Parts: sequence; C-alpha cells; structure tokens
Amino acid sequence: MTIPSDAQLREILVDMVTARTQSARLWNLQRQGQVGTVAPIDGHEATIVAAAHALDTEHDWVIPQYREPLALRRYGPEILERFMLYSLGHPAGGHIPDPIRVLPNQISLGTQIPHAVGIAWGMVLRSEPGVALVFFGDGSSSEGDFYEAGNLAGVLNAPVVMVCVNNQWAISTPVHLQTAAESFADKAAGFGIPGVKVDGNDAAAVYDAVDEARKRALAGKGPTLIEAVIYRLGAHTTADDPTRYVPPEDLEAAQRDDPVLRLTSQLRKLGLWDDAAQQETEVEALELLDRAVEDARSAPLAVDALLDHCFSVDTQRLALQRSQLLEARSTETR
Ligand SMILES: Cc1ncc(C[n+]2csc(CCOP(=O)(O)OP(=O)(O)O)c2C)c(N)n1
Ligand SMILES: [Mg+2]
Repeated sequence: MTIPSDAQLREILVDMVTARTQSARLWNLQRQGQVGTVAPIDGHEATIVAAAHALDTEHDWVIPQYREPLALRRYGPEILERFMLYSLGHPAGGHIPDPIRVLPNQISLGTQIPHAVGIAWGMVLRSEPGVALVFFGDGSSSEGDFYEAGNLAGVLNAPVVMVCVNNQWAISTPVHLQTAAESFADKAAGFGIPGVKVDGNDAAAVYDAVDEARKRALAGKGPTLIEAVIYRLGAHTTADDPTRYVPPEDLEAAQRDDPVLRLTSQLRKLGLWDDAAQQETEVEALELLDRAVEDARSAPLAVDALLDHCFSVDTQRLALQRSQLLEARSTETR
C-alpha cells in the first residue's frame, strides 16, 4: 500500500480547495451570463485530485469527461487557461497544448474511453513509458463505448486506468436505475481485468488505488477498472435543479462526508492546515481564475481553429471547409 506523504496530502488539499473555490466562482459567472454551462465539481475533488497526484505528469495521459478540469492543475496552468477558452466557446478550448498530456473536455458520454485505450495502446507500440487514465461517470458506463473499450483494453493488455466516478447520479437518473450490477467495479470481470472499489472521498485511498493500477500497467500487466464511490454534492450543471429529485436526507448525509472537509480536518489535526492556509489558497484560486477568464476574453479568435487537430494535415475536404469558413467570416465582417 502506498500512502501519500504529509507534504503530498497538503498539496492535494491545496488543489482540492482551489478547485472548489474556482467552481463556485464559475457558477456565479455563468449566472451573470459571462461563461457557458458549468458542471460544478463539489464532491468530486478527492477522487480527481488524488488520482492526478498519483500520476507522472510527464508521461501519463489524463482523458477527462467534463467535470474534472479545475481539479487537474497539477498538469500545469494550461489546463485552466484552456478550460476558460472552452467555457467562452473559443475553438482553442478543444486543443491539446503541447506538451500537456490532458485531453480536452468530452461531453459526448463515454466517447473518451476508447480514446484512452487507443492512447495507451499507442504508447505501447511506440515503446513510450506511461499510462492513460480515463475518468467517466456512472452514467457513461451505460454507453456501448465503455464495453467496447474495456473489452479491447483487456484483450490488448493496454496500460490504461479506467476510473468510474460513481457520484450516484447521471443528471436525475439514480444509480439503481443505471445498472442492476452490484457495483461498477464488478464489470471488470467481463473484461478479464481487476476491478477495485474505493471510497472516492478518501484522497489517500484513491491515491493508493491509482498508484497500484499505474504500477501494474507499467509492469505490462494491463488495465484496471477503479470505481470511486462519491456523492454529487452540487447540481448536475447550471441547467439543472437537483432539489426536484435529490432526496434531502441523502444529500445531508453526503454533506457530512464532504471530501474537502474530511481532508481539511485531518490535516488541521496534524497541524498542516489552518485558517490562514485556507484563506491564502482561496484568494490565490480566485486570482488565477479571474486572470484566466480575462486572458480567454482577450485571446485572438481564429474561427478555423475549430478544424485544427482533426488530422495532422488537413484532408482535401477539411481544407475546403477551412477556406469556406474563412470566406464566410470575411464576408460577414465586410
Ligand atoms: C452520448 C450522450 N448521451 C446523453 C448525453 C446527455 N448527458 C449529459 S451529462 C449526462 C449524465 C452523465 O452522468 P455521469 O456519466 O454519471 O456523469 P456525472 O455528470 O454524474 O459526473 C447525460 C445523460 C450526452 N452528453 N451524451
Ligand atoms: Mg454520475
């Protein structure tokens, strides 16, 4: 068992508090009409941050769904910059800034899982060290892509870590209507790979599970499916009203097991966290976010950036679309 050091746990908490603070600010900015739809992070912090801290940012890829970006700052400031571009509808919000090994947000459920297996298998073919860690929700696990990708990963023995973030909801669909299986981790049996269920509110437990899966993958032993059990503490997105379907008593119970509060109180007891640390982290988080929003607002807008990164070189058809797009835009502004 690999337990994160006190220093690592403190870094993990800084990233968790940062993510929650920035998520709350983004919610307000959406309400003011300043950014697009926001999917709050509340409840997901320990799972995402601790998983990212168990990875080697130089070699390991992260393939997110859409709730993760604010919790992936360990991969560099580019993640926040790109996320703000994305939140403002800028095409560059879908790019992968070299050498950052994090894919952009994926809204189309489950489609990121085959991408992760492809990346992992590609690394094997190129003899590159590293693993691909993919996040997906309980809801996404009902997509065909999950089964196809999990099966292929097992057959290829691909170095992929599949993290199913079970937050009990897929918008308003509760988990008992999502699957008749005992657990999402059990689905690993059908792929012939290990399945591990972990308390996703426990940063140290998530770190350990990802660390072990990563070491297995690097040793050529193939994929692992990890189910991180958490509770979505906020709305699905700014377009949702969870009070219409989340039982208040369930939410109250989950709030008592809030992952940020849990690690905060643990580190306070160890003398590693106090009010000053909390305040300093929150102030810095807001400064970083506000600066990223400003930068995204003033970023030059190249409409045809929409077509970048589809292929390494434009196909004939793409080249035609690019010139038509630029022509249409220049007629518009004439
Ligand atoms: C292919 C597809 N079908 C439906 C949707 C609509 N949709 C957006 S989010 C969502 C729920 C996803 O739930 P889950 O995977 O558990 O992630 P969570 O939002 O709980 O983090 C649905 C159904 C979609 N984006 N893509
Ligand atoms: Mg869910």
